[in-house]
This record gives sequence, structure tokens and C-alpha cells, in this order.
Amino acid sequence: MSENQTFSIASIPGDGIGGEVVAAGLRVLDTVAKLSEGAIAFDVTEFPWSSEYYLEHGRYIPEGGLEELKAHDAIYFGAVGSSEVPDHTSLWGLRLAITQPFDQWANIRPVTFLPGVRSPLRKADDTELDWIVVRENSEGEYAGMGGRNLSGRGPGNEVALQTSVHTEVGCERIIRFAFDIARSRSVKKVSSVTKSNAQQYGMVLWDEVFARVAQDYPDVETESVLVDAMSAKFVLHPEDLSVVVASNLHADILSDVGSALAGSLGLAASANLNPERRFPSMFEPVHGSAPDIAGKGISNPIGAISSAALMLDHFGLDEQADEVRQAIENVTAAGILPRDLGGDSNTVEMTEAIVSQLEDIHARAN
Ligand code: GGG
Repeated sequence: MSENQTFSIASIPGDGIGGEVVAAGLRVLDTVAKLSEGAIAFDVTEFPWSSEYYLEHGRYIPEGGLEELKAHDAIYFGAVGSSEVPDHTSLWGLRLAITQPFDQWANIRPVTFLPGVRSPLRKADDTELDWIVVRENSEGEYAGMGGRNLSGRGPGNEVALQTSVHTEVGCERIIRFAFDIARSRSVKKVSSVTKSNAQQYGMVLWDEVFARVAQDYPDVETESVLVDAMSAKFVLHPEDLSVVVASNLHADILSDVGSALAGSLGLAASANLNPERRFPSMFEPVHGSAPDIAGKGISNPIGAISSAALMLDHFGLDEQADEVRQAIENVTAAGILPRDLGGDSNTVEMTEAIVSQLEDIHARAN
């Protein structure tokens, strides 16, 4: 590794438990920097953009805010969602206001089964399960196209349109991205998910692009599965999965099912990538702001810490990323678990246990 690499990170804790899980991830990154003995540094700038900020200023991201973010190597995001702001206002005001203009078109969401964590799937007891959901992150059902109209119909007869947009370019880039990931895995398989029997335009286009792109990857096994059948497959035959590529909405739902099967939504990590690196990519736990437990210090930091490991991968710090993932595995294998996984460790105790494992792993390797 070259000496003195400094990575600038924009941190946006956001709402609810976002603050505590982002603090946990930054504590782990601090440890990675300390263990590198000066070779790596993370220069973190915190942005206070949240629902509280919105209620005070009338917007989530101030004028010029995206320009400020653009100057960073990566964004580390917590969560957005508050009982005081409609969910569609907060999602479009903060998370989508970053992912869409920064063209973070690939959202990867690994489904990871950790040792010591009980899965609701009996099969997980004796079968190696590990797959990755690749979410189209720029268009589809999240295109924001549509409208509402009451005119000429009167109260009780309103009409609303919510239009999905699937472009050939958008389908092709995410499908190729999924195939490239599949090639790097031991099981070289891509499962494409649509609902093209019912949605005969956009999702048929997706299926056709999938079939065409697949011809360029003869070494990768493929299947096309309807989203309802794929939901059943997640539960009944998850051992058949390696890379699952789906539209914005379908992949969002499927990845929640996947992380619940792995034990909890609190475990799930994600990376919103701009693969061309024209804009910073954004790393965030899949979970939301969890207002029911916010402020109690008991949230599960594993999703956020695993997302920080994905950020390390993005920086080319593969060894450090693997050490963080190993530290998490060692902690759960030792039975140190947060509340959502049936344990009694709080956020800080979980984080310190992971930090301590990271130090041990690093010391043994060096
Ligand atoms: N950390 C992820 C987060 O806060 N997500 C909020 C949310 O409601 N996401 C829904 C979505 O992105 O589709």
C-alpha cells in the first residue's frame, strides 16, 4: 500500500438511530486508521441534514449542499425517517436527493449469514447461504414520474398515476454490473427478477436486455424469475442464489426479506455506487431510523459497520475491509449480540467488541 492515503468522508447521520450507528462505523474506521500506523487517514466532515434540520430550514439539503458533498471521496449515511415529516418528503428530500443526482445507479446489498446468529430458516443451520441483491438505483418505480388529479371528478374520485421508467441503458448497465459481480464469486450465477407477465412494457424490456447481455457471459449461469416466485425462493431454496438483480422497488423489498432471513434488518449493509466515479458513492445500513428505539443506545451497529467495510472495498482497502468483516464474525460467533438478535449488548458494547477483535486480528496478521 502507498504511504499516507487520506480519504475524505462526508458523514450524514440523519434521523433516529442514524447518529448512533454512524458513530459506531466511524469508531471502527478510526481504528482502521490507527492500526495502519499513518498509512491511512479518514478526514470526516459531518453534515447535520436531517428531519429536524428540514423542520427548521424548510429543506433537507441547503443551497450548494450537493456541491459540498461532491468534494468528498465517499458519503457515509445513517437513516432518514421521522414521525414529524411525511415519509415521501423525507425520502425524496434527503436520500433520493443524493442517490439520483449523483447517479448512484448500482445499489449492492449483500445478504450475509453470521455465525452465532439464529436465522428463522431451518436450512441455515446446515447450509452455507450467502447471496447479494443488486438493486437498480436510478429509475424504475423510483423515477418520480406521475401526478394526482381531482378535476372533473370531485372528492372521493381522485386519480393518481405513478409511472415506472425503464430505459434500455438503465437496464443494461445494472444487468452487466450484476454479471461482473457474479464472475468474481465462487457460484457464477445471476437471477434476474421482474414481473413481466403483468407489466408488459418496461419489464419485458428488462427481460430482453437480460437475455441479450447474458450472451456475453457464457460462463455465468442465468435464470429469469417473477418477483412473487423469487420471494418464495428466498425462503424455500436460498441455496440456489448467488447474485439477484432486480428493479429499484423489487430489490428493495427482496433485500429486506433477505436480511430478515439472515436474522435481522439491523445486519444489512449497502453501497449506493456511481461505478464511473464521477460522483462520490454513498454507504448506508439498509435499515431506517427506527424511532421506537432511537436514543436508547441499543441499536444494532452491524449494518452500519458492514457498510463502512463496503466503503473500504470502494477505496481499494480490501485487506482492511476483510479484517472488519472478520471482526464482526468473531464477535457474533462468540455470542456477543445486540437486542434485535436476542442478545443484551448495547450499541457501544457491540462496537467496542468489534474494535477489540479488529485489533487482535490485525496484531496476529502483522
Ligand atoms: N438507511 C436507509 C434509510 O434510511 N432508508 C429510508 C427509507 O425509507 N428507504 C426506503 C428506500 O430507500 O426505498
